[in-house]
Amino acid sequence: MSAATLGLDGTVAWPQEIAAAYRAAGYWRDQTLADALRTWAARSGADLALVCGKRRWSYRELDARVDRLAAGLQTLGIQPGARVVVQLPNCAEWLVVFFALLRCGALPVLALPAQRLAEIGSFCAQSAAVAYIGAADAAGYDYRPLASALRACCPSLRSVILDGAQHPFIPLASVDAEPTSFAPASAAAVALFQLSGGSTGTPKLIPRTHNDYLYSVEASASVCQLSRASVYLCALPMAHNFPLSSPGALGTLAAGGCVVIAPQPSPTHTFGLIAQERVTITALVPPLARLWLEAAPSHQQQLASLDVLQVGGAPLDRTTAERITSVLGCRLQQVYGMAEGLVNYTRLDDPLERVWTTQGRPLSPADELRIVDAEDRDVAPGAPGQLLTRGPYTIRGYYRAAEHNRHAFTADGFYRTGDLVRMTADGYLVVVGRSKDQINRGGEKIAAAEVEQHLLAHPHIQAATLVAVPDQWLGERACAVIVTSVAGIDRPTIAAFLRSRGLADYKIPDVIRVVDALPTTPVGKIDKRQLRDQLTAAQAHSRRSR
Ligand code: AMP
Ligand code: DBH
Repeated sequence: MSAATLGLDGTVAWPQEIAAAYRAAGYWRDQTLADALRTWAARSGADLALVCGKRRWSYRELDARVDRLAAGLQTLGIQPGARVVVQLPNCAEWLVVFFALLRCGALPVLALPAQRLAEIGSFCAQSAAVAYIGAADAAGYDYRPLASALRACCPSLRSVILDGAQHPFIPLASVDAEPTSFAPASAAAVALFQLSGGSTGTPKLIPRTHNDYLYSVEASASVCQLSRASVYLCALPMAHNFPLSSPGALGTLAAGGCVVIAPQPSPTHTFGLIAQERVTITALVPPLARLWLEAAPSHQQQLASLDVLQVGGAPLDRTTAERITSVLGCRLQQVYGMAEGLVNYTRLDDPLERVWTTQGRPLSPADELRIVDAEDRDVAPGAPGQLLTRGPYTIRGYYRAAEHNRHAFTADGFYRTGDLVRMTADGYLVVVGRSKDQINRGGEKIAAAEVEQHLLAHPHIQAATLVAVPDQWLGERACAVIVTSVAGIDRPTIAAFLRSRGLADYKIPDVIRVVDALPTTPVGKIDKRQLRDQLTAAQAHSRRSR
């Protein structure tokens, strides 16, 4: 085994002989993402590539717009290898900017619209970005103060380009020039930066190469059986790895299908579009899937074309999973992935029971998985443990993070996912929790995910999560935070319900809090860290005022 090599640009590369094996097996084809768009445009020229509001662009038109913007970016002085933070809402420009940066050899850092100065500033600093490309406003938020603050605090930033803004910013529409040719980039080089999940500290930059990303996109399109006939609704924020690459917008373009862009993922913004564009497939996180389920019964007709609903990003409880197949009348696909690489899918022809109860199996035959105990020893088959993985599209290290990488990866290059999983006899993964997402109640360990599953089976609980709150005697107590539409859901009711489902007494939440909505991460997953902070602050406040 040879050690991973640290590239000059601060990224950790795959060992040479492993890279050679991935090429020999055909996983890495040495094509860049910008070239891939050229190939797709040559193949599907006049076909519809994307729909965004009133705009309907063919593949040829998308490719031509990318050419002009790439040339415009070059005239602004954006050089090959330069990092550019992109924070655009879901819109056609998102894809044009993404591909234009790739075409001129720059590296997009894919930020989410919900991120704010602390995060965006950190991405600019971590990547020494030369430009920020955003929107003047979106979803009722004015990004101009953020853009000005960035200019003040990030010395590397030379250009701040905003869609829909004027001086002192560079209006995106003004970045335009006659198409020019660019020196080809190496497909083995970093193409873009994804961001690690926002619920565990400031996100780290995840360097994804052309080779590894394109492979995951094309293989995902194939697992999801995308074709020219596919119409993919992009409802989650497009910068996120799931709607971008699993198979997402990029996989749809790779298959010759059409990407329909929704500005927001709520039923009001999506159901009409699904009906109008005859959408066949889309991707949601579980809280949104539950929202769709509530709205669906009165809009059944609008959803008639929907064939596959992918749900991933966070645990999906069995009750909701079953309702998706019965209420939405489409197929469910569970997707368990991470921006660092590994993606698992239930397959479209899997039996329902497997689709309801597992998070799928790896995308690639070359994905290597180990399930280990606290000492990194393999657990017995079927037993739960922490998932470690490496493979042709899983990174070997975060960007410029040598210290963090020592803990986040094993010496032989496995990424420590931090997820607790078990593997079924037929090779499917069941996510049983996060390695640190447990409550230590005076020594008794409670896995949050287990209790959440049971809470969500209650017919009147729309959303639920379990977090630890500090306790003088026990160290920690379990607090269930729930969203419910009916009055009178109190602790005794919930305790009786959980007992009736066979849950041990010590796992019954000590405290129940009813809230209107749970805080979410920028992509819509429940943000436990924020919730824990809120609860701890509220507790300290009530103690002080007592
Ligand atoms: P991120 O850091 O945002 O890329 O999130 C990746 C993490 O989300 C994974 O490591 C899992 O903890 C979680 N996750 C993603 N998909 C699923 C899923 N289908 N079920 C449970 N957890 C998931
Ligand atoms: O949560 C994720 O990060 C995720 C979920 C599903 C992901 O990155 C993916 C699929 O590619």
